[in-house]
Amino acid sequence: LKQRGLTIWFTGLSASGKSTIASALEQHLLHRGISAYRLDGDNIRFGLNKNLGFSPEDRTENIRRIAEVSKLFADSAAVAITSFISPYRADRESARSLHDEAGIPFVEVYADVPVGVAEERDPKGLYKKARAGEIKEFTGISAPYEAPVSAEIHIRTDQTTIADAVHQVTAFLETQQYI
Ligand code: GGZ
Repeated sequence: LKQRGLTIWFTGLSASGKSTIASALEQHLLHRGISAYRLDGDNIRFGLNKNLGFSPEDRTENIRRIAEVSKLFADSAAVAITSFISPYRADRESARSLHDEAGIPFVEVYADVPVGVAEERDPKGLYKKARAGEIKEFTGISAPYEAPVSAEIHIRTDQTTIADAVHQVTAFLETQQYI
């Protein structure tokens, strides 16, 4: 009997905290002996997708490739955890369909934070640059973010501790008997 994996798909603004939660979740699963692997900008946008920028077309292609890769990881029985803005609802739905067709569970997690809070955090100074016009098409400032309407999990990251956020996800996975 083949053990099945799944994909946990984080979506949210830059500085929403999605990567922080994704990272803590990965550590939590690994400590429980569950194979987990995180896909994020560091290992995808600088490698497989280094030819892509931030135009709407490139973001769509970015997400399409990430969906294919996460499906492969999940098919190998790992928990694939993706952490990308993935601003377009249609692209996230395509990622979900790809998994559905393969019979692999897909769990969407919305890392929700008001854009004002993300802009105040601005850990990399990107919002400041976007306001100054130094970065074009910056999500939340000069490019759209389409909030999920039916994400399995909704986390208000400015009102939730990292530990509680991880628990929110793992509790759902346990309820569904995915882990
Ligand atoms: C949004 C941008 C942009 C623009 C560079 N818009 O906070 P970060 O730095 O580390 O996360 C952001 C990351 C977004 O890449 P994704 O692959 O997640 O985006 S998408 O899903 O929309 O394809 C930010 C940085 O790249 N960054 N320019 N214009 N974020």
